[in-house]
Amino acid sequence: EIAGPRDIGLLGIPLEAGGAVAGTLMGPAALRTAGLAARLTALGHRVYDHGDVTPLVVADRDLPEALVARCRNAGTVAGYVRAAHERALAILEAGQVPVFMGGDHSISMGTVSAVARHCAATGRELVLLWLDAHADFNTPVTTPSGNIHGMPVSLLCGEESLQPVLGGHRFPPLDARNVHLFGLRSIDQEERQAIARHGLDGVDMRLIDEFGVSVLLRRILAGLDPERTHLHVSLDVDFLDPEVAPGAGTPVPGGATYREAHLVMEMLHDSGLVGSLDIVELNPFLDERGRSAVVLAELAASLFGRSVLDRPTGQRSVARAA
Ligand code: HAR
Ligand code: MN
Ligand code: MN
Ligand code: MN
Repeated sequence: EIAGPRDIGLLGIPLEAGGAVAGTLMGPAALRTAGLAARLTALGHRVYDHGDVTPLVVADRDLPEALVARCRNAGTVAGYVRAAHERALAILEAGQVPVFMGGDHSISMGTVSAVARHCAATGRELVLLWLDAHADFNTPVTTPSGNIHGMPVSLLCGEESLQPVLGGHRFPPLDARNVHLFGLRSIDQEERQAIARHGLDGVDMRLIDEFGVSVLLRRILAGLDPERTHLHVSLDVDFLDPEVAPGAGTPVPGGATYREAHLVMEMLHDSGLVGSLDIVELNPFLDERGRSAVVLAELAASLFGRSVLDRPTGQRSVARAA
């Protein structure tokens, strides 16, 4: 969807209650300071910054007891997720390509569910690319930590016990075949079993080491119908190696290099399929002089068309060839 100049809508979702380490509430501010809007404008896009969401007030007692017992800060997270969902829907309906600035990864419960609703209303198929060291496929029953940022993919695939987080908002759950976890290197035991049971597609670092990101990403993109597909990219800062992006609360060694991550973004741009983006888990309190925020802003620019050399469109179809 991102060929040519686009209307891009930025939305900050300063949530940190879904993770164990405080600081991701500063994520949207750091991405703004890193020049995200100006970098996109420089590419010819029109950028509208919608500011940060105002969370709704949700009390724990308004949520099912079983959920509250297993999920830390459930009410707070629900308040942000519901507000994010409503604001996301409005941005999509205005025809803008949304860039959601987290906040911890539980924001995707609100953003991707809104994208799913928008796709259903416009007759398109939602495909989710989850760039992350983690699978985020836990449930209130399987979670080892109680942290909701480890659960968004479950909610998006229809896990009933998590739906109350969204309140009355209903969305068509994602088809497991349309969920691609990419960059995996930290999965919990029961989460691993659930991934196999549901048949989610997972690309772990072992595969990336052996075949490289281009072959593996092309395999995902080649199967998608450009007329019907809306690709949502959810970029967790810990997809990157901690040496590239230290501003992460749950860093895992052995992540994507700077060039691997850029190649992913460049190929995604060339595919023309991307309709929305999350940038999550950036923790400026743990970052080193804004390094991670700058890397993420650069990656977003690559996703929206920045390239080292200007390539004639004929040479841009690498992502879809093969
Ligand atoms: N799998 C662990 C848990 O559920 C850690 C999840 C950490 N998640 C993120 N997002 N940082 O990917 O608690
Ligand atoms: Mn649309
Ligand atoms: Mn994540
Ligand atoms: Mn992660």
